[in-house]
Amino acid sequence: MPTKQSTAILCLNGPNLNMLGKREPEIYGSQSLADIETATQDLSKQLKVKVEFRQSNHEGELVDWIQGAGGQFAALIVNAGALTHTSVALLDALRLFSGPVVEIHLSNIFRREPFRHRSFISEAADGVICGFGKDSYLLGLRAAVELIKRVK
Ligand code: DHK
Repeated sequence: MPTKQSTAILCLNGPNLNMLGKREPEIYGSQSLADIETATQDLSKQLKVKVEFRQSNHEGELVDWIQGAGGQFAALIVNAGALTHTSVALLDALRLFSGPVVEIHLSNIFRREPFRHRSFISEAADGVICGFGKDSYLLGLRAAVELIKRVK
């Protein structure tokens, strides 16, 4: 668990993101979530923040983690996977979090099927980054760090 509340960021990953690397690589790239975490952790050291990565295929577990993030993490980076397009529960949980929220997607959801164009969680996000593959995570981290500085 991170020790300094002010510099800890939680990166949440939703359903099927544990399958990155094997899953539709033409859309999501060939890197695993562990590879993406390594790149994100490398950047976090440069930016002097701590990042904790978590992944779950279960909506309720993600809700629990968001509820528990208050007071523990200064910002959230969220790739909710398919729950992006369905989950009022995640939206409501994110609304409870008082710090910055950065929504990210590997793919450009607006270039894909119409059902992916709608994000339920964007309403609770300070910004959305999508379409840059694994770099969406790195850009998301940079955005979260900037937003934390603005809040202070
Ligand atoms: C990941 C998923 O699993 C999809 O369900 C979303 C998102 C897009 C991504 O691009 O990271 O529609």
